[in-house]
Amino acid sequence: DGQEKLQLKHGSHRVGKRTDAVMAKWRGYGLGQFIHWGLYAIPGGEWNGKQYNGAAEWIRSWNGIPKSTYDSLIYKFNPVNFNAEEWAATAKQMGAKYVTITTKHHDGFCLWPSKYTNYTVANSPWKKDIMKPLIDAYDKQGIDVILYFSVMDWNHPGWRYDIKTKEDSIAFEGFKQFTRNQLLELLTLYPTAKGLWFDGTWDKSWVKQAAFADELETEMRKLRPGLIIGSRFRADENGKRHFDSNGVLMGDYEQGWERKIPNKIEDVHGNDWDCVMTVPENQWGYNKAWKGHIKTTNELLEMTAKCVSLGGNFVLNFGPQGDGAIRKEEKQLAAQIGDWMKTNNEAIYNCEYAGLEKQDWGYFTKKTGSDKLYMIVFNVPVSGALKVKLPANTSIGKSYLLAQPAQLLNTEEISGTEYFIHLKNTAAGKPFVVVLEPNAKK
Ligand code: FHN
Repeated sequence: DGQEKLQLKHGSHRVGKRTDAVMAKWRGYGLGQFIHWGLYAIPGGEWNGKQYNGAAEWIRSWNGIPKSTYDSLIYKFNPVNFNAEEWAATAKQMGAKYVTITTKHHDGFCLWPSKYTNYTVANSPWKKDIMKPLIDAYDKQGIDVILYFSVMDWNHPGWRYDIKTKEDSIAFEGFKQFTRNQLLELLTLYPTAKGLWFDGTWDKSWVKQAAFADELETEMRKLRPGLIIGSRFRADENGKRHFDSNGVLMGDYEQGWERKIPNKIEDVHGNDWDCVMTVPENQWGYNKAWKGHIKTTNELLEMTAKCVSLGGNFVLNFGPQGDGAIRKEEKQLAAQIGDWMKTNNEAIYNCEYAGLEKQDWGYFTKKTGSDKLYMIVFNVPVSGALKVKLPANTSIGKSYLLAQPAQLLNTEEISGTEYFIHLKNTAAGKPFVVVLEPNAKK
């Protein structure tokens, strides 16, 4: 665009999408699961009968609870109802193709027995590793695992929000080594994990570590070829996060879509991306008292369809209880989403942006590597006629409901490449998928 590019030492190392098979698989996932689990699940958003108003996994930051009291929750971590196979089966039932699990959230508590801190499952009454059985169970179900890791660590004495004094800088040097040790440890202990999902990387202290983080990323990628890392890990030397000073994405996919979804393809700038979403407004860890609007199955399906239609993955968060069980509301959502996915997953898995003009009835997706189009319908017009505008040199070909492939739908040419597809039944109640197999125009 004629704009001069800055010479960056620690900017992005690639322009455009990754082209390898591991990333192609990631791109085709469509639907994923997020798990936030740690000590915060024990209080579940409540302390001494008082409700904390923030996100339950942030309760340690609340004035209403002394830090040392929170940290002592390690002595209460004994999730007797934890069943890794059940978690993986729930994700499988939902139709998730990958899961991102909090190995360590901001509180610093490690779900694996890290050698580099005492603040781990090993020193809880539970004693055992949580990550290993989880990764094994998800692997067995064919669900790829990504390791969530918070750089910010409230428990580590070397953590700083900023580096202002000599003392800070010495402390933070120690913290950087600790972080490197833990990451290399995770990659070594869990060689089947496909990637790292970073968080807690926004504070000045870390943003100033462009060179260190860049080297560490290179080291991790060398250790584990194919490793997937999003745009939240490191900043460039000017402190730019996600996108470097030249506006180029840093990392393999854009990690900025948290509880929000792009509206048009231009919003994603040709990058890979995923959207992570909570069931209530903003609760990731277990909260006993979900407040406000709780998203319904249909809303979550619509978000899934919208994400896939714009080339992204949709990742739904689960916050298991302190005892290790998945709450009943989440189990129910997983079952209902899974019911829909059973019939309609063809329109979600290995699909991409279709390149067609958005219509009011819902979302187009396209099977990657084929011409096959899917119309995921959420709003049925009273006329029962779904409008489709095809690219030049294509005509409508066959169309049918994914649920009833033997019954072809009537189509009508409006003008040029514009068509109506006539539904036989307008009483939907549930989203459904119309398959469209276009023809090359004679
Ligand atoms: O502060 C965290 C929050 O607790 C949660 O883990 C989310 C998930 O994307 N990330 C941070 C906020 O961006």
